[in-house]
Amino acid sequence: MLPPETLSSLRQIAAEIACEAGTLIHDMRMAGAEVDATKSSVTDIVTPADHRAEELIVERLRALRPDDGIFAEEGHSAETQTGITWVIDPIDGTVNYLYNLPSFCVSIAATIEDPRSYADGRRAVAAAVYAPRSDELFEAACEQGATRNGQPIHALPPKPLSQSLIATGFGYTRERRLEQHELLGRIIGKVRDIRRLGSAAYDLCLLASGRIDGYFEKGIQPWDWAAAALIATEAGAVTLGLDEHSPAGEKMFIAGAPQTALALQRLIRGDDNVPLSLGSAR
Ligand code: LIP
Repeated sequence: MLPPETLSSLRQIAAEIACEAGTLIHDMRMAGAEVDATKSSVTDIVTPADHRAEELIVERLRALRPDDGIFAEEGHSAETQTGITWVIDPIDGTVNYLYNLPSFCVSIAATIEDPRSYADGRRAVAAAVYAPRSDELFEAACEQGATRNGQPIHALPPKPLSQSLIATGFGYTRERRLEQHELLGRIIGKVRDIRRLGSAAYDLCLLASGRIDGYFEKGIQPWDWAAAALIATEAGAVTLGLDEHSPAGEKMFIAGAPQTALALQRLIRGDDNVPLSLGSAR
């Protein structure tokens, strides 16, 4: 594990750059938004702000940490010489950004290799997520807790699944959305309600700050989860994959208080006998 002072420095770097990039994309949005390109489908869009924000983030990181690696959603990458790789989503919630809806954020994580933690074989040791529209800066570093605008945050304790507010999301292809529709059908009748806000990173930060009880999604990418997963786990949540042998990742990403996450996992695996009271502390 890295020394606490190094973790604090990485966290500060992530936070400062996330705020600068968040201010850039916010100001660009005020001047209007357009689609620069599409990726996996015609609805999977990239805007000029995605590119400008990623260029700014990478430029700042290369100036401050020139030997670290880079893995960014819009294409910047570099091998690490230090063991640290920065995983970057310049705008998570890109469609919200295009439609001028509030749930979008900048996600920056300093990660190390760890094959046991997440499906991509790495985990964050310091991270920041900045949501410019609500001016919320979420930060965390390993064993240093998580904060929102400098104040400690904690995930909600478990409650019966039938009283749990659960966030999820849907992919950009029709095939993926039909799979997700089938899964949602198995869950929606067994929880308090569902929220689909359009940004995995922001969903996980809401979970970390006690504003939703749980989260699940199939199909998110390392840049979507890297920073916010550390913020959520440092706030007391756990992250799970499809079963005890599968780490959280693209195939399935589940998060919440331990009992809540386990109850969601059982529902997702098709266990129709999950008691609605499951998730309450025992
Ligand atoms: C988004 C994810 C979200 C998912 C959206 C989209 P993007 O990432 O954060 O959870 O439901 O479909 O993938 O594309 O805005 O960076």
